[in-house]
Amino acid sequence: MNETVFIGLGSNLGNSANTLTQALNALSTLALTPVVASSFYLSRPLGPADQNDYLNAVARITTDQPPLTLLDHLQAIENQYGRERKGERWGPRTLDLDILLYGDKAIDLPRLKVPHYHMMQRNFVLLPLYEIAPDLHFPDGQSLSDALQQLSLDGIKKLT
Ligand code: A4P
Ligand code: MG
Repeated sequence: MNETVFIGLGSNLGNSANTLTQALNALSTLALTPVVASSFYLSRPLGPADQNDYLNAVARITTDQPPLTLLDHLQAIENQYGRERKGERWGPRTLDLDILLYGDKAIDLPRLKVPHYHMMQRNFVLLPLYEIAPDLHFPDGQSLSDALQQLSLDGIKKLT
C-alpha cells in the first residue's frame, strides 16, 4: 500500500549542502512520486555544543516500502555518505536520515519508533515540516501548527 512518509535530514560534517542535495536525489529512488523537499535550515546543535551547526531539511515521499525496509534503505544511504556510527549520542554526523512520520501509523519496534522521538520538541524538524505540510496533523490528532507554536525559533535560520 502506498504511504506518505516524512523524512528528516541532518548533516553537520563535510559539505552539508551537497550531502543533503545528494541524499534528496537518493530518496527519489525510493519514492513513487516526485520528492517534495523543504528549504535547508541552519540550526544550532542540540546535544554536545562543541560541534558545528547543522543543516536540516524535511522531505515528503510516497512509497510502497514497508517501514523496516525503508529504514534499511535510509541507513544504506547514510552509509554511502560516510556515516560512521561511533556510538556517541547526538554527536556530529555527515548524514542522518530519520523517519519522522509514516502515514498515520504509530510504530514501536526495537529498531524503529514512529513518530520519531523528540520531534515535537525540535524546531529544526517542525519548521521545515511546516514549510511543506502546513495543514498536517499528527497520529494523535494534534496539529503541526499548534505544536510549532509551543517552540522557540531561536537558533534556526532558513536559508534561501
Ligand atoms: N531508530 C528508531 N526510530 C527511528 C526512526 N524513526 N528513524 C533507530 C530512523 N531511525 C530510527 O539512530 C540510532 C537508531 O535509531 C537507528 O539504528 C534506528 O534503528 P542513529 O541515526 O544511528 O543514531 P543517532 O541519530 O546518533 O541517535 P539519535 O538518538 O537518533 O539522534 P537524533 O535524535 O537523530 O539526534 N542538532 C541539530 N540542530 N540538528 C540535528 O539534526 N541531530 C541530532 C541527532 C543531534 N543534534 C542535532 C541534530
Ligand atoms: Mg538518526
